[in-house]
Amino acid sequence: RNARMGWWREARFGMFIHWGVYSVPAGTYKGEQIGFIGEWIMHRAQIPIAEYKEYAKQFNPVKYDPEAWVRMAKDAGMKYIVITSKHHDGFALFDTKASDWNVVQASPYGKDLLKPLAEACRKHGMKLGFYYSQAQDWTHPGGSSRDNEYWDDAQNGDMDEFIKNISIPQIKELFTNYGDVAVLWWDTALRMTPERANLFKGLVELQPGIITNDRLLRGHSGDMKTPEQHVPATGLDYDWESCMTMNTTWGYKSYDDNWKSSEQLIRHLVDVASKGGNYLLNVGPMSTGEFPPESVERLKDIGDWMEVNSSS
Ligand code: JFZ
Repeated sequence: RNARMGWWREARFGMFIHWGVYSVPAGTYKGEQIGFIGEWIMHRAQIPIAEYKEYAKQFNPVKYDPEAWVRMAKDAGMKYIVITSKHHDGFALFDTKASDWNVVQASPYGKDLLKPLAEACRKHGMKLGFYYSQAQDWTHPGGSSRDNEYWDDAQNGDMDEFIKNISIPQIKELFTNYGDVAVLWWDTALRMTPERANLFKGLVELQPGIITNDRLLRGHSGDMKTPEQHVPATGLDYDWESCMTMNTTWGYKSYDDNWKSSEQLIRHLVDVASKGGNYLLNVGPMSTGEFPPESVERLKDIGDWMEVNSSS
């Protein structure tokens, strides 16, 4: 484990990217601003699956420039990127045979979004990791949902079948079609059992250098702990990574103006680094494929500060 953790322990700073179909409604459903984080709009507003899937027809990120994304991350001093390959809405940003609910088949864009990002990362020496919602899934039957809340009959199904037919095959695809995967970032282990979690453990061998977090199964440590939206008061006795938003949502919300200042973000980074952790700072791209201008500005400020204050 120490050998695998080497680069990660030095990295200190990474970019989290939450991107998906939810960037189309961007926090608004039927003219109403929906509370809570943007990527949860389907759950919050209890949008029926068929209706939610309509948003994919407007997901056409023609301004997507993965190399520009990687450059912005690099200029800010970030050493790795973790992107949502599939969030709780089940939509895959990549080409997958396991489900047609993916960017290639369900959107007018029609192309794998992760392939060119993987290439740009390779080119610029940026490590690339994938977030993958292995348990919670609101569109594939059998996926779990917070509070066991289901609002569409099509969500009913067998979770073991879901894991066998969707999660495992998709993880296999992510582990074989995109070169080296630096991190697998599991999330919300709702209704995961040790038996279900074991099914994923063998797959990790496809990426011997991979680092995984602690959210595959509750009580499972993984390679790192993931304090969320805060910096712990002291360092932890285990590798850890604080993930945080720049405003108050992970997935893009057009009207969330609650931005932290660049100074606050730099203070967080320094605080985290001084306590021996990593800081995973989120950007929620718009459906055009661009970063929100407020995020671009903050990344630039952090980069300017880095240039003056860092040695590498
Ligand atoms: C999860 C997701 O539900 C959310 O959409 C986002 O992707 C975030 C990074 O992760 O939300 C969580 C997961 C765990 C905790 C809190 C929110 N937690 O452990 O406190």
